[in-house]
Amino acid sequence: MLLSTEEFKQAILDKGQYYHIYHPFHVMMHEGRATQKQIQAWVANRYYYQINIPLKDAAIMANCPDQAFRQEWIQRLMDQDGGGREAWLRLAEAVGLTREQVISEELVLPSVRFAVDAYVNFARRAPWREAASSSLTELFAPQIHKSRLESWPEHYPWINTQGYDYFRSRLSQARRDVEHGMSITLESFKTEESQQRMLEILQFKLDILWTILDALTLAYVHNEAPYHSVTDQNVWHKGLFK
Ligand code: AHQ
Repeated sequence: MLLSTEEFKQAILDKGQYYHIYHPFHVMMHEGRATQKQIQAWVANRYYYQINIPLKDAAIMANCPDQAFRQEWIQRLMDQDGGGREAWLRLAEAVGLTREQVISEELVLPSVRFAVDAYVNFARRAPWREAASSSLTELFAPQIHKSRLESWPEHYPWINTQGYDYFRSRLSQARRDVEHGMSITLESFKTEESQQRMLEILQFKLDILWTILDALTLAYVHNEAPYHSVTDQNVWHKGLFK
C-alpha cells in the first residue's frame, strides 16, 4: 500500500539489516581475524568499486535535466575522483600493496567486476531519480567506516594509520551525500508502485555490496579462487574429460 513519507523513510532504513556490515567477511575483518592477504585482497577489490563510483555518478548526471540536482551531485564526483582515489591508494600502500598492483586491477575478481559493472550499467540506463536513490546504502556507511577506524588499528598494528584517511573522509562526506539522496528519494516516489520499485533497487544495491564480499570469501577464505580446480590439479594435462 502507499506509504506515508515517514513510513517510506522507515522502510528504507529497515533495509539496513541487509547491509554488508553483517557479512561474515566484514565481521572477520572487524574482529581482527583477517590475515594480511585477506585485507589486501579486500582493498584491491574494493578499489574497483571506488574508481567506478564517479562513472556511476557521472552517468546519473548525464541523464538528469535538473540543474540544481547536478550542482549538488557533482560534489560526489569531485570527492571520489580526486582525493578519494588517492586516499584509497594510500590505504593500499598502508596494507602492503603497491599502487601499481592495485591500479593494474590484476587482483580484481571476476565476480567483483560483474557486481560493480552491474551498478554502473544500472545507473546508465535507469531513470536518474531511481539511480540516485540506489546510493542510499550509504545511510549505513558512517557506521561501517567508524567500525574500521575503531577496530583495525587495534587488530592490525602493521597497517600504517595514514591509510585510514579515506574512512575518516567518508564519515562526513557520506552523511552529506545521504541527506541529499534521501531528500530526492522522499520527494520522487509518491505512488505505491514507485516506492516498491525504489525498495527493490535498494535491495539490488545491497546485493552488489554483499556479492563483492561473497567473491572475496570464496577466493580468500575457502581458497577457491576462479579456476583453482584447473590451476591446482592440472586436470587439463591429465586428460580428465578427453
Ligand atoms: O566509500 C564509499 C562510497 O564513496 C560510496 C558511494 C555510495 C554510492 O554512491 O553508492 N556508496 C558508497 C560506499 C562506500 N563505501 C562502502 C564501504 O563499505 O566502505 C559502502 C558503500 C555504500 O554503502 O554504498
